[in-house]
Amino acid sequence: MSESQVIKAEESEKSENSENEEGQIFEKKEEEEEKAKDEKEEKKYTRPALKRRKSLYEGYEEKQEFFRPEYQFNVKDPIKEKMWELMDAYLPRDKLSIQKSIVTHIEYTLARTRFEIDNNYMFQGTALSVRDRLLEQWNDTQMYIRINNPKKVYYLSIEFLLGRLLQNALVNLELEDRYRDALMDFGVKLEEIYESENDPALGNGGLGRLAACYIDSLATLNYPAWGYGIRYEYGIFKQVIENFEQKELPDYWLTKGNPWEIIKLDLQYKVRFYGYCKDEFRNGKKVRVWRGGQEVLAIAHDTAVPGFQTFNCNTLRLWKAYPSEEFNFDEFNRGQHQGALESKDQASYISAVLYPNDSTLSGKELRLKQEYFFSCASIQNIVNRFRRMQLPWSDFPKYNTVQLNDTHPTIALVELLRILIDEYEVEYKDAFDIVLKTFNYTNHTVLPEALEKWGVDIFERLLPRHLELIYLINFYFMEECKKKFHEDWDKIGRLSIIEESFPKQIRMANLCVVASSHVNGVAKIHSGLVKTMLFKDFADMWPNKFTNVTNGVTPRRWVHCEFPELSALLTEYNGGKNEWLAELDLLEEVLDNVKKQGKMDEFIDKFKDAKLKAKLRLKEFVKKNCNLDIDETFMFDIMVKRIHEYKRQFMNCLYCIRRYLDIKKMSPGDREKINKRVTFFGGKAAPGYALAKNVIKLINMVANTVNNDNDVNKYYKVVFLPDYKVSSAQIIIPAADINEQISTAGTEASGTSCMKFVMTGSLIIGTRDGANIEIADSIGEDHIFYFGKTVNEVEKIRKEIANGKRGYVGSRLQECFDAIFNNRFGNTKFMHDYINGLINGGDFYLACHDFYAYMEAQEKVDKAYQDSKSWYQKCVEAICKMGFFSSDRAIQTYANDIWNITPLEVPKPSITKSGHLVSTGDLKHLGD
Ligand code: NBG
Repeated sequence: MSESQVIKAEESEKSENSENEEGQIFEKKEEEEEKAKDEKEEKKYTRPALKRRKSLYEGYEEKQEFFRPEYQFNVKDPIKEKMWELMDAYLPRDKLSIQKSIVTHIEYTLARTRFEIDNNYMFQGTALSVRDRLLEQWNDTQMYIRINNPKKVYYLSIEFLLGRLLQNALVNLELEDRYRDALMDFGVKLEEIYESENDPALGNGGLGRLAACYIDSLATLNYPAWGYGIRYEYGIFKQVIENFEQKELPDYWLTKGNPWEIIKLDLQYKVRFYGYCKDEFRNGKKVRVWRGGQEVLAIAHDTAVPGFQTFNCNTLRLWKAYPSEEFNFDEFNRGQHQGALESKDQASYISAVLYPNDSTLSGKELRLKQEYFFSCASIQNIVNRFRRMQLPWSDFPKYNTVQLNDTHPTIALVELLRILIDEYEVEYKDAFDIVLKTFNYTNHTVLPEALEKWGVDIFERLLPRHLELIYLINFYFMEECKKKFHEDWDKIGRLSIIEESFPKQIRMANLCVVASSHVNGVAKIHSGLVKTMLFKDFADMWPNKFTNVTNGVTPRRWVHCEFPELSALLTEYNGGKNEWLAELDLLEEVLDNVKKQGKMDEFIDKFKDAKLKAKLRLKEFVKKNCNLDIDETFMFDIMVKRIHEYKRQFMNCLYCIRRYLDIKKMSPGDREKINKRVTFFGGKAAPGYALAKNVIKLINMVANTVNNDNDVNKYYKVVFLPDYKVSSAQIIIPAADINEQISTAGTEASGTSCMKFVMTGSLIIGTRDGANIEIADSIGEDHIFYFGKTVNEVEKIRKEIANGKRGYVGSRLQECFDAIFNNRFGNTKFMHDYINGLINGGDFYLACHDFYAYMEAQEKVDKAYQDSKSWYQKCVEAICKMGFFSSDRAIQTYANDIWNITPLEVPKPSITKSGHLVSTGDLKHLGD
């Protein structure tokens, strides 16, 4: 956004305020109102200029000693005085100290000798040595937060798809080069050490990865924040391809231990399940209590989350379930060992496995247990932290704000209500008011099948008191609705938290909307649909509750770590400074300067070289993982994401078939003229999702035919990349020339890989859906290959389909279907029913309706790629205009518009030893 727009937006706010102050009422024409609304929208996307970042260590020598912040504590105890002194400086950052700390951990923590150190041990020693440094910052941050008592933000998410942590930590601590250098002396390459780390894959897809990007940005922007989730033992399954099919293997990601986590045995909470409710008298007052049932313990497993170029270091707190009592000794002594251990096992099941469902709900009791388990522990933790402050409950929302990442942690808001009412005897209305002001909800999908509902029967059994409270919330809410909508029972029925079906269901999304102060979607178009379709009735009632925060991704991982050559190039053209990594908007200035200085050609050439390196890395990856040779001079066309009908991998696969058939028909001379391509697919299908698994099988069978056909494979190849995950995404994404974002318009809430692709220099072929639209707005529509029906057109066609309209197939698509029907790629009978369904009218996701437009767009891609200079220029321009899609901007928007929270920057280390009794303000701070 330009400066003038920013000023305009500020002015509009001023004038709004003065209007209010003077109490004048203006009758605005509709047009003017529209304009004012637009301006307000604009303002939402304006963030205050951040303080320009720079390295914390700029201008200091390698051996410089840095001291830790001091607080005004009275240290009289001479023993403590000694300890205090010993702990007052940070670990030195010079090479020898780094080396010593690594080998010390290898010998004294890991108990390995000098003679048997492999890469794995080298990784662990290195990680532990990095963790020591994280802990210093972490302790200082937590201390500083305690002393200053700011408002805190809690991000509750059932998934955190972190990916590997070592490089991220080193980059954020500004230690990557020093560790590289230090390890070099041991004859070890840092990049090889990175490879030894297991991916903590505690998430399915975009939702979990978003949570991981957000905690990175929260720390980078110095917000006092906690991520809360579950410490699963098994992450998302490992995918292998056998006989063209997906096979799932368990992902026990802890085989090498987890050097990052700190188990806080003293931080444990009891979580109750089942049991019954009854009235009791407490100090003469009637109270409702929840008794009996089963108890498990939730124990905190913490991971430090460092920010980039800051000393702030936050906490990701994952809860692991343990039995609440040791096993039954009586039973054990009677020789019934198995029975005695049973309850122990049962408790640990709760946090054992991540549910592998993506977008579709598996209605298992264990899943609801997981949801309550981590919500309950997190709320207890938050409440305890607040109680230390000894403030009235009404102050709770002033100090705490909770973001619900989708509906999975919804029960947390009921838990807070329960604690306030049942344990602290707060009146219902006051308690609900506290809950309402504390909670906010992010919706991540409009697909009806993905909206969580729980049978009242399960709830009644598992969480009887919560069910009572949900009924109570709904009772008051229904009263409000009746006042507003009188006899409009349809509407009231739609609004109700309880769905009057058989069996009755609790609509978790409705509960979220009723009990949260803000509800946001994750891209403009999606937030629009949330307001006008999904929660229309609610939006009529509370229009101001609904807002948009377009997703973002962290450029630290998704540009710098995954594409070092590009990162170096951007830093070079930014005058040697990497501050753009914390302020991605800066790249726009970099681009302007490059253009002004007439260096565009040089910049493009260097980018091209960098892209080639990324493509070579993917080539090597394909050789290793698929035993297939690909040519890096081909155009790389990549589609990686969970396999789902709405994402339309099938339509892409049909296009692969079309391309194959076309090349096959050509003369050898004509073949030489075509744009050479490799189409890559990657992604997992939920184990119970038969269609998605069949699509994977079809892709692999088509790939097998194409790649083994000597008429074709010199010009075209198809690759299925197995076991798509964060670490492989970091190899795959930067290698793309073109990336596929081809969901049916209105179905992909946002998508985040599109952002990662464009940030690393590839162009989108895609529909007007999710974040594609805003990306096109930022980088220019001539930088994207748009195609396909728009949301409104999709709606219209769906209505026609419902009224019996048949889809248009046409000969070019029919030939593709025929190839499948005729077993051109082997026995593909498993797809016949599905295809027949599409042809006979059930094309709900418009794979056929959009196919011809898709084909045309692909032709445009081929043509554009031939003009290599203009292609790469577009890529470079697009990279530099992606500032808006940094997760830093997204978090800033949440902070301003939803959380109402300000940063708290931890004091930077001092270069002088300042004595004990100084306030933090007196310190001479680095970088100030
Ligand atoms: C997913 C959407 C994506 C979106 C991510 C993150 C769920 C339920 N939703 O489009 O499908 O990018 O959330 O917001 O996983």
